[in-house]
This record gives sequence, structure tokens and C-alpha cells, in this order.
Amino acid sequence: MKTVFVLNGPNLNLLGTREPQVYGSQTLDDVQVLCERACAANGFALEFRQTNHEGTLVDWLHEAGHLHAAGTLAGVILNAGAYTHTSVALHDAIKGTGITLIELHISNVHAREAFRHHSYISPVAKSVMAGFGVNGYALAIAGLAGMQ
Ligand code: CA2
Repeated sequence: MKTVFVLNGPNLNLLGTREPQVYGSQTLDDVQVLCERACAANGFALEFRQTNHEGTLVDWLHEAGHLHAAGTLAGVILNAGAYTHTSVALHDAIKGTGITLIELHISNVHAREAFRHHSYISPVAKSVMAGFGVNGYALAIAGLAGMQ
């Protein structure tokens, strides 16, 4: 059974507590349950994590790269939060690992402030998911299943 990594970056631990008009009212725990169900339905194991630290995301991408090399990774779904718009380190970590990575945003970043329109992740992502709310996580997992 292959594993899906779902990695969440800064402030996503606050999901469901503020800005429900942008991010909805479901918490990150709710998102984990949704991902567990989607992974079970598609025959994947799930590794679901959140951190507020850029270097920790880099370490987790390297870890995913090791699984990819071993043939046991289905792919990575990354909501890098605000690091999407700032992080060359995440771009570099993804580039060259060979991992299948889906960039995910709960909101439609292109309908928001101009500083959210640029992504350092998109050029090294296989696919981009944005604006589907938290259901985007389940859609991305189904998308990964279609790529196996
Ligand atoms: O739409 C997304 O998923 C984002 O990646 C979320 C990031 C934002 O910086 C990106 O531009 C788009 C922010 C995550 C913060 O989430 C919060 C949730 C509830 C309350 C406060 C922050």
C-alpha cells in the first residue's frame, strides 16, 4: 500500500477558528478525518502533518523523497500556506526529488490579494488545486489515485 503525505504549513492549525468566510468552519482535525476517509477509499495509507516552521516542511519533503525512491509514495499534497508565496527553500526541496506533488489552497488565491498570486511551488508541482474549500484535499487524493 502506497502512502500519501498531506503536509500543512503555517497557521493552518487555526483553521475553523477565524476567517470562516475565506477558509470555512472546519478544523484541521476535520480535514484529517476527511483525508483519512479519502485515502481509505482509494487504498492509500495517510501521513497527515502540520507545522509552522519552514525547515520542518523541507525535512518532511526530503522524507517523502526517500519514500518515493523506495517506491512506496503515492504523492504529496502540500498546503504550504504563506510560504507558498515566499519560499525558495520549498521550491528547491521539491525540485529534483521526483515526487508527485499537488499544491493545494483552500481559497482561490488568484481571487485574493496580488501577493498571493505568485507561487514558488507551482513550477515544481504536478498539479494545483485551489478554491474548492477543504474538500480540495479529498479531490487531490482522488487525483493522486488517478495518476498511479
Ligand atoms: O488558501 C489557502 O489554503 C492558503 O494556502 C492559506 C494560507 C494563505 O497564506 C495562502 O495565501 C492561501 C493561510 C493559512 C492561514 O489559515 C488560517 C485559517 C484560519 C484562521 C487564520 C488563518
